[in-house]
Order: sequence, then C-alpha cells, then structure tokens
Amino acid sequence: MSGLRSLLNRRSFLRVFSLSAIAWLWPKKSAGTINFQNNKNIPANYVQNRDVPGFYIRSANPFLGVSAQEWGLAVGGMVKTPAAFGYEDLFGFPMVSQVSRLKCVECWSAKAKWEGFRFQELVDRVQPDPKAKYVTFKSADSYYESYALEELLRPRVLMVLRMNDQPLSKDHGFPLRLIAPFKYGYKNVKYITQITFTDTRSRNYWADYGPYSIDGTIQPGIDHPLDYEKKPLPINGGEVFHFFDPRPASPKTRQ
Ligand SMILES: Nc1nc2c(c(=O)[nH]1)N[C@H]1C(S)=C(S)[C@@H](COP(=O)(O)O)O[C@H]1N2
Ligand SMILES: [Mo]
Repeated sequence: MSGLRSLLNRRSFLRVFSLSAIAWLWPKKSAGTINFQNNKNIPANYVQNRDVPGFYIRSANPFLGVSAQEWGLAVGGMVKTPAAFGYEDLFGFPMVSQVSRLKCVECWSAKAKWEGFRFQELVDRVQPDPKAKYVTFKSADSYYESYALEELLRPRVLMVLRMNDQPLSKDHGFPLRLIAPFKYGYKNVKYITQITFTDTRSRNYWADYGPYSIDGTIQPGIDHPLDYEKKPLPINGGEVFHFFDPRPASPKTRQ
C-alpha cells in the first residue's frame, strides 16, 4: 500500500487518530457552511468518502473524476471482436430503468432510480469465447472488481449511465458504473474504463486491501457482517436472497 493511499484511507486514518486528537488541525467552520468531507486534508474538488445525507459517497482512492472527452471504454479479453466505446456510443444501446438500493458493508444503504443498458448488449457486441466465464472491471481511479459472467446477466444488473434522471455525477461514478443490487456496494464499481472476459476469476480491490470477499453477495439476516471490528446488526436494506427464496430467472428466461 503506498504512503499516500494509507494516509487517504479513511478507515485506517480513523483507527490511528481519535477525532479529538486531530481536531486542532481542522479549519474552523464558518457559520452556515455545510461540508460533509470526512477527511479535511483532501482538497474539496476530489471525489472521496463523504457522508452526504441521502446517499453517501464511497471512493477509496480520492481522485478528480473523468470527463466524457477523455473517457473511453475498452471491452476485450477472450472475445471474438474486441470493441471500444466513447460516451455517446453507449446511448445507442436500449435503455432500461429501475429503482434499486445500494447497500454498503459499512451499514448504510440508499436507493435511486438508475438508467442504463444490460450487460447482454456488450456480450452480443464482443461475443465472448464460451470458456470465458469471468469478467474483470477496471476503473479510472485504479479500483477493480470481478464477477462471474452469469451474475452479470441476471435481472436487475445494470450498466448505469444515469441516476435520478441526471447523468451520473462525478461522485457516483460518471460516466459508467455497474449496479448489481444483490451484491454489497463495493461490487457496484464506478468509473468503469475496461471490461475483460477471462477464463479464471481475478481478485477485487476490497479483497486485496480489506477483509471483504471477492463474491460480495449480500448475506441474509445481518448487516455489515464483514466490516472492521463491528458487531453484526439486523439487516435494514438491500436486496437479499434467502436460500429458500426463488432465485432470479436464468439468463435464458429473463425479460
Ligand atoms: N471505482 C470505484 N468504484 C467503487 C468504489 C471505489 O472506491 N471506486 N467504492 C465502492 C463502494 S465501497 C461502495 S459502497 C459504492 C458506493 O457508491 P456511491 O459512492 O455512489 O455511493 O461504490 C463502490 N464502487
Ligand atoms: Mo462500501
């Protein structure tokens, strides 16, 4: 872990210093100023972890975001026809809209209206090798995730371009993020730039830098079961599949 990353990591920062010990470092708040930044040492124009009421922001590596002009999406790996997309290209896919909840392992959840396209559209375009059973995502902020291809073809998994009737904001993953409501928030990768089809499963950011699983399926019954030093609490959100519930339709039968 780089020195910068460990300094900027909210969790380790709070573990080492108590709030009162560092209070003298903080500028005095002027009356009426609302500032939800969790780490005041990071410039305000950086995306970072912020407890904004309504929808928290979680970005492990503070960064400045990407513009539509500089952004591109590369889709490749074990595929017949690798493809590259600009921002506008993605609006050529049929758009789907859903309301679903994002649930972080840290025990908060929030819902939004999400709009985007199905992962199947990319599959149709690049035609993966039948042996390519896994997919790796890479992001502009050097975050990364991995999924089984089968999971990405389930209902209510969406490649998201718009949130609450607006283009995704810089904080919430502009220009492209994944929403998979049955996975914990950390699997809902933002700022996607690269999608690679593979025959073996790659790791993800929070399995490498924290105690979280690669699978990240929301566990029924308890909240933040995997978070640092916290006790399990009754669950209060998220889309949880109990083992006795019917499973989502298979890709062949989805609408
Ligand atoms: N690229 C990228 N995607 C990411 C993250 C990140 O740090 N970088 N954080 C994850 C975590 S831990 C959560 S809970 C959600 C939070 O999404 P939000 O910031 O839109 O609330 O994004 C996930 N996707
Ligand atoms: Mo999270």
